[in-house]
Parts: sequence; structure tokens; C-alpha cells
Amino acid sequence: MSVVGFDIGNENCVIAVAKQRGIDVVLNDESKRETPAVVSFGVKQRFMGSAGAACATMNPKSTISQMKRLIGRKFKEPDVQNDLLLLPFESLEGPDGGILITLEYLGEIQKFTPEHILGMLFSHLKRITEKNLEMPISNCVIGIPSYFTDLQRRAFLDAAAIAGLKPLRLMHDCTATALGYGIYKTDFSVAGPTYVVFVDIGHCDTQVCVASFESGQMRIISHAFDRSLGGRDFDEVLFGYFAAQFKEQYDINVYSNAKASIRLRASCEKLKKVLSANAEAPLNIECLMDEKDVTGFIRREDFEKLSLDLQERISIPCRKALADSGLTVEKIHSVELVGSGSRIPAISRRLTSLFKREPSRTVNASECVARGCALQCAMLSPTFHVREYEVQDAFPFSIGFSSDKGPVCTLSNGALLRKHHPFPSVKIFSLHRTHIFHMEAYYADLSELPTGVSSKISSFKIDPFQASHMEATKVKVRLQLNIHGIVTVVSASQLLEDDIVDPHARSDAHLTSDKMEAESNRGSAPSSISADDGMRKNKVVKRLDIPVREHVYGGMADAELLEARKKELQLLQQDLKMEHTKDKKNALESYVYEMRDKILYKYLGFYTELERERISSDLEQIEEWLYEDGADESADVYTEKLEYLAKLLDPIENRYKEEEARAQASKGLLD
Ligand code: ATP
Ligand code: K
Ligand code: MG
Repeated sequence: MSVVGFDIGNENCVIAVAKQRGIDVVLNDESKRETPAVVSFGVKQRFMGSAGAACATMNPKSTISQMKRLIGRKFKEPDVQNDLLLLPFESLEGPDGGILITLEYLGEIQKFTPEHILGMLFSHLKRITEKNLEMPISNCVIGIPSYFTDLQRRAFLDAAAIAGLKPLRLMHDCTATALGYGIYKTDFSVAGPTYVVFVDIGHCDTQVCVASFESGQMRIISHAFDRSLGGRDFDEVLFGYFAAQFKEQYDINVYSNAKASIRLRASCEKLKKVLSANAEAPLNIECLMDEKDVTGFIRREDFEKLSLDLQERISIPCRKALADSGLTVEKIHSVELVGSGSRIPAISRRLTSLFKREPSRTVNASECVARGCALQCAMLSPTFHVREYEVQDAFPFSIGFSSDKGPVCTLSNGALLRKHHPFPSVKIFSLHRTHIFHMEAYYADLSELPTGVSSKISSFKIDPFQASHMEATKVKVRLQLNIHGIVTVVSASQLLEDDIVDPHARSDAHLTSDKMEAESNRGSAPSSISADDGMRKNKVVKRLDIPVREHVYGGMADAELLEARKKELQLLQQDLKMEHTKDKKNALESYVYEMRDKILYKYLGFYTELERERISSDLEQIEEWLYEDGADESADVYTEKLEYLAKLLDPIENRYKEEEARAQASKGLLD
């Protein structure tokens, strides 16, 4: 069974696997530890990861990145519109209000949802892992931002399913980092919990959490985030600075040219990295646009001044997480800074003054999420032995729940579950109803969500159930914040009172007596059930499960998912076919070069003049053909040509080998 952790970043993906001796990061086809989160559509095949990223400037409209920003969202959301402005590919609103990416591939205009593109990326990462482990994989744990909505979480599960992956858990990025940090640490104080702040600055977002560590357990007390603040925004500052400068200096408007924008953006990102280690950095781009070469220069000091606003914005979620945790700075044991976006020195300085101590970099800033996920996967996997360790996360939103008679169990703010409610967890409550009814799960506080997100999460139909004598029956509803952070009703049961004492009733799985009213228990395990009270009263309260039908406002239906999986397999077949063709073409090409060489030297004297003439002309012809008419042929045609050449050359090769053997034999005689 596979034990894999994936960190799907907006810029980079990392894969970690648990082996018996520890966690390893998997190298990709280019032997790199990070794989760009890019899918590019070529003329006849897709290029993914590093190969995809290499196509960005050549083929901007068909090179798709930052799908994590778009997945599970609506086209009209203001944040989505802002992101789309920065992305060079084309998109439109889908029939369900979602996003469709349109591009030309294999001679037609194709439309893909972000879920589908992310599924392609998952499929690529899956193949890298399978190659490395030399076995098929499916079980995994995947890191997600803590601010993901219900729909974004479901979309991530759908994307993973398209690739044939089975996520045992979607895990908040910071929680994964905290798990990897805490599980093997032994130097925590025994006097009480140790509090650590984790700050993760990625390419597009910033996430902060406060975790509490005690022996054998870890709890996330609070988290906060800025959904749209990361390394990308620092690149944009440099981009704006140089775009303005070049307008004045060279009279070019980079904004009006997609290719020039992509190239300047990429150069600004490089420049930013150089500035993390140097006091100043130059910028040179040849032929940026209008056939003009541009040069620029910036000092770190000036970059820091330009990005002052962004630095200030990073303190906002930090302060918020700390305030929500109810702790003061003095109570914090350490501040761990992760995510490659955090490598800008000014950010460390800002955090130092905020937390009154220098942030530590004990954990691997780029691999910690994937490693934590792999560790969690090992913990969830029955084949692995990991020490007992409890992981309790905090839910990012307040959740309301209503039935046709109004809200259920209201907190002061109208919610059923407050923000930062522990999860995974179960909440049980009872309703009295005479017939079929509906329930709705919704976000109780829309200010916790991006503008444009609907408050509706999902609805549940409790149907059918039998009410006796039109009397209201007690229905017990079991609501779950599941392991992925998705709200769901796991079961509803009807409590039937029965006068006949039947001591065997308990042995029936569907009929269990039970008298619990409302409770909230941690973990996803069902609460304990007792049968005694009913027996004492000479009455048995039987539990009868009622079917619950869930309807989610959005997400992929089973049939759509199946269709997407089929499509992905077709696209994969096409990629593999093209790879195979490329291999055969390469084989023919190297055969031509090798034989030309051998005819000149090694086989000299083993052929007749007639043979030489024929072979030379054939080799020459085929080489020419490879560059012209034969540049884009099928695998069979290349193989055929190779076999044809081999037939011509085999007799010569045989003569040479016979002679070699003879020479060996006579040498043996002489010895
Ligand atoms: P996200 O978490 O937003 O999904 P991600 O996980 O892919 O994205 P990371 O790989 O953690 O993001 O960080 C990528 C960001 O880090 C990019 O903006 C990149 O430019 C920036 N970065 C990488 N190295 C450096 C450096 N040396 N100095 C400054 N920034 C850097
Ligand atoms: K990453
Ligand atoms: Mg990240």
C-alpha cells in the first residue's frame, strides 16, 4: 500500500513518501525535488511539470498554471477575475457559473475545468511517484490551504479522483507542517503545552497557525490567512516598477504584449530571488518587445521600500491568529517560518519585530507540507506503524445548520458550530418531526469568505421515515466535520419506543437503543451507545436508520467525474503514443549516426564497394528524410526504416564478428 504526501502549490509541487526508515522526497524526471504546477498543451501532446513550465513563453495561451487558485470557484467572483487578469490563457464562464479554460489542442477548441487540469497535474505526479516506488499508488494525503471552502475541498477530491488517487485526508498545509515538526520532538516542556506559531508564505497566499504540542498530541488552536498575498505579489511590485521604467526609457508598453509580460514577470521573479542574497541586482532582457533589448537595475533597499505595504500586510494574519489563540507573544515558544515566499529578508525582520524574536527555520521550508502529509498518510495507513499521536485541527468557518423549522442549536452568532471548532468531529442533535424533512448546512458568517461565495453549502433530505400515529418522532442527526474539513450528515436515525422487551434487539446492527440528546465528541469514531435505560423502563428505544440524501451546491456529479476520468485516460494514451513515437524516432536517428561511424572506422574492409555505396546513400537519404518529410511520422514508420537499414548492415556486422571470433580463437591457440 502506498503512503504518499502531496503538496500542490501554486508554483511548485512536492511529493513525499513514507518508507520504513523515514520520509523521502521523490525526485521528478529531471531529478528535481520540486515540480512546477504547470500543464502545457503542445501540438500533439501535453507537457507537464518542468517540461510544461519550459513552454510558458513559447506557448502562453496553452500553458496552464495556478489551477489551485481557480478550483471550486465561480467565474464571476472578484478574486477570480483578478487572478485571471494575470494569467495568459483564455477562460469563460461555464454553464454552472464555474470556470472553463479554453485552448486549442489536437486541432480543436477544447474546454477544461480547473478540476480537470488539476487532475492532469495529479496524474503526472502520480506517475512520477509510481516510477520511483516501482508500484501503483492510490492512497495519499494532500495538503490544502486552511481557507479552502467546502466546494474547493470537494473540487480537490474530484481532481485527485480524476487521476485515480484516493486521498485519505485533505490536510491543512500548516497542520501538516506542525505535525512534521512536533511528532518526533522530545524537548517540549513537561509543565504544560508548548505553543508554536507557523507562518507559511507561498507563491499566492500566506497562512498562519498557532499549534499547541503536548505529549502524544497536537492541537491547532487558531489559524488566519491572507488568500492573496505571496511571492507573486512581490514579483508584481518589481514588474510594475520596471514596466513604468521601460515605458519611459524605451517607449514600450509591456502590459499590451502577453509574451513580453510573461518574460518580464519571469525575470522579476528571478531578480527578487537574487535580491534575497544580494544588495543589488541587474535585469537584462533581449528583444523584450518591438525588437528592443532592455536593461534595468534595482537595489534591495529600493525593493524593500516598494514592497512596504506587502510586508505590513503579512503582519495582519499573524496578529489575528495570535489574538484568536488567546495567547500573548510571551507564551509562544517559537515562530517557524516556511514556504519559499518567506525567503525575502525584509519579511523575517518584520516578523522579528512582531513576535519579539527571530523566526526559526528548523523545518525544511519547501518540503515540510509534503513531508507532514506523508507522515499523516502513514498514520492513517494500517500497514505502517507510527507512534500514537493525536492531530486535532481547527475548522476555518462558522457553520450554520437549519431544518424546515429554522436554525438548529443556535450559538450567539446564529451558528451551530463556531469558527475554530475542533475537527474531525461529530455533532449530534435531536429533532422532533412527523414526516420527511430537509436540512441545510450554510456558512453562518459570510465575512469569513471571499466576496461572491454563496452561503449555501449543502442540503440533506431525510426520507423516508415512518411516524406512528402522527405523533412527532425523535430523529437523531449526526453531523460531521469530516477528516477533509467537509460538512456532512453521516446518519439520521429514528428513535422508536417499543413496549415489548426484546433482549436480542441489541444484536441487530440497525436496531440499537439509545438515549443521547445532544453531544459533541471529538474524532470520527461513533459515540458509545447504551441500551440499559430502555430495558429498565420495560421499554426499548430502538434506533432505526433513515436514509439521508445529500445535495451539494456545486461540484462534479458522478457521471461527470466518470467522463473526466475517461477523457484523462484518452489524453494520457495520446501523450504515451507521442512519447513512444519520439523514442522510435530517436532510435532511428542514433542508428543512422552510429552506422555511419562504424562504416567509416570499425567495419572498414568488411564490405564491398557496392555495399558501401548503397549503405552510404541510404543513410544519407534517411537522415535527410528525418529532418524533412519524416520529421513527424508514426512510430511504425520509424521502426520500419530502422529494420530496413539493419537488414543491409547485418551481413557486414556478421562478417566483422566472425573475423573477431577467429582472431580470438587463434590468439587462444598461441597463448
Ligand atoms: P502556494 O503555497 O501559494 O500554493 P507554493 O507552495 O508553490 O505556492 P512556494 O514554493 O512555497 O509556493 O513558494 C514559491 C514562492 O517563493 C515564489 O513566489 C518564488 O518566487 C518565491 N521564492 C523562491 N525562492 C525565493 C528566494 N530565494 N527569495 C525570495 N523568494 C523566493
Ligand atoms: K510548495
Ligand atoms: Mg505552499
